[in-house]
Amino acid sequence: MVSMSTAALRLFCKTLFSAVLLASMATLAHAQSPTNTTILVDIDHRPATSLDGDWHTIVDPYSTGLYDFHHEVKANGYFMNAKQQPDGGPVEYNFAISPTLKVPGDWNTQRPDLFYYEGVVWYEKDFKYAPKPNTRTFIHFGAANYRSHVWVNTKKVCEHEGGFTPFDCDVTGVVKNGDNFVVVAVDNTRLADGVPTLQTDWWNYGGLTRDVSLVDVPEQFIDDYDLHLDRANHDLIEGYVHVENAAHGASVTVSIPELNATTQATVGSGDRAAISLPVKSLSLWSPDNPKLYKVEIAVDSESSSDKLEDDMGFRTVEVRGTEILLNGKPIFLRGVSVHAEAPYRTGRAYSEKDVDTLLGWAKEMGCNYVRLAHYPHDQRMTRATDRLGILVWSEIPDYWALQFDNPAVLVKSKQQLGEMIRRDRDKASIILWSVANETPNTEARTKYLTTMANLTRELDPTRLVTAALLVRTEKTANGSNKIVDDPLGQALDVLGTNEYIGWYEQRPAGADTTTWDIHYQKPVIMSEFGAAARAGHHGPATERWTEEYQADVYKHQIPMLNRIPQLRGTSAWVLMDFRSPMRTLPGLQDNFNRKGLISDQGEKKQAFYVLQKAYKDKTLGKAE
Ligand code: GCB
Repeated sequence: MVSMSTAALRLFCKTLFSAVLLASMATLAHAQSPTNTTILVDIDHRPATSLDGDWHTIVDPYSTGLYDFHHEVKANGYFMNAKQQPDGGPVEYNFAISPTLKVPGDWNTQRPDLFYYEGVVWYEKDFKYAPKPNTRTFIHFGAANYRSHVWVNTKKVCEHEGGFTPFDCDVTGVVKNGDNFVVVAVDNTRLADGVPTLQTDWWNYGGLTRDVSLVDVPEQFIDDYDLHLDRANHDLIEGYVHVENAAHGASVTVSIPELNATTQATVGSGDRAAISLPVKSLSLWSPDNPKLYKVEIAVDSESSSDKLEDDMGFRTVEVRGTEILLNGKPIFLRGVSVHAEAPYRTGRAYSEKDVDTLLGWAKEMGCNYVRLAHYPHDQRMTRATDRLGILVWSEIPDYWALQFDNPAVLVKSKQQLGEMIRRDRDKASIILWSVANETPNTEARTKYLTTMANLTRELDPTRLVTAALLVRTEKTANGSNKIVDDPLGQALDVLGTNEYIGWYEQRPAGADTTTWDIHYQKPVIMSEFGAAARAGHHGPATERWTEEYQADVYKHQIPMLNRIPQLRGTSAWVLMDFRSPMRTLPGLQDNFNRKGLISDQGEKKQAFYVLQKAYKDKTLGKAE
């Protein structure tokens, strides 16, 4: 008899309390809203004026800064940054004397009173600006969770939805010589029709969580490019350079000085120049050889020119039957899932130091791969994986039970997918784009995510499309059988599967009697498996929450994983303990998901060493 899979049961329990608990929370209206379209790629190589640092902030749970007492949008909201005039009406706010928050940074971990806060916080910063002729000016936001409305010198310049992807507000003509100010209303209210939706097993850190900067670009500028190695010909780099506001006949040059390679192309239809750059003796990027080349990209015309430099690796990735091929050779992905949680201090990770610590641990464990869960991480992360030679699964937060029958939600998913790919398509380390995690198997879901998978391929045909699927379980005479037949598998190049034998179902030894029945001849990555333990909590291996129990789960998982012939990767759940409001057990969880192999304070648990040994000895997994 087919039982309800334990994974499905888990999902059901997790969503039970969602209801409309938060339906009444204040959210900002889409008032007077220029929608945002620009994303400046390679932003970290452009000269920029940082707006990081202290911003004045006003916590506004009722959205008083935007709405009047009859909930009409105010003409004189907080975005006016008004000052009390001696003979004027009352001004009941004042950014200049309001407390500050650091940017980048979530608000939750900066002030105890904001730890659980979900709602609107207004940010204000004064800045100086000296206009240059023939330039466009943008304010770049690395990410702001979850919705943002931006005003400069009282004028609305953009808004953005989605907490983990970048956006650039065009402020040309709005910024003026001398003193300027920018006001941002950031709202992290969870939305039933958001991406992600109401339930997530991670902390809903709000605020300007990544860098903010002011960027001048020429009138004609490079805003997007794709340069990748041809799968069939490793002596050819192909792709395009997109030029915004391109002058007629503008010419694009792409060069790799170290290879003495250069090519020129004219900007044509769609403001793109098609690139075809022959290269000789290219050193292919791989985990063993994370070679990055300086790539120079320039556009020139009589009136204007722009140039960019990037550090790029070149490699190919493809699927052959049940194998994943990197540069034409089968590879096994020895990995771990990583949340963008800051080690030691908790909160959203954003710094070079956060990235170095997290990836340093992954390397120490013997990983050649990380799954960046469950949303795009800071660009520092994917720059570092490029440098360190760590392959990446990158995903958008199409997590659990989105409103799959709501076309407006699909628009949001598509937007986040586009933003993720656009920002990171220059990173050789990323080989997998994931469109979803543990979604319910319904017709609406399959249609929605098939659309997403197809769009991914359209936007980036050079990488592989995956998703973390739920798995069905059937009892057998000796144990259980895990069946991977989710129809979404059809739309994917690589199947991700999550299972928690030993934690949410059965005991650790349950893995010994579990068989796998995979209905697709495709590579499989065990995208999650694991168990919880509090670091330093010891006891018999039969006792939950002890390091011994967690280690025992891994000891039983490894042989089972080795019995799955088409297994091509593993990303254990999870590298480090991370904050989650779902995890309330005092003394053991204290609002942390404790499935980390390392605690949030950097203590390695016993299971870390179990997995490390398997990875270092290469006793887990086969590439072919
Ligand atoms: C899952 C989810 C992940 C959770 C994890 C858990 O299946 O994909 O986001 O944190 O399980 O610990 O339950």
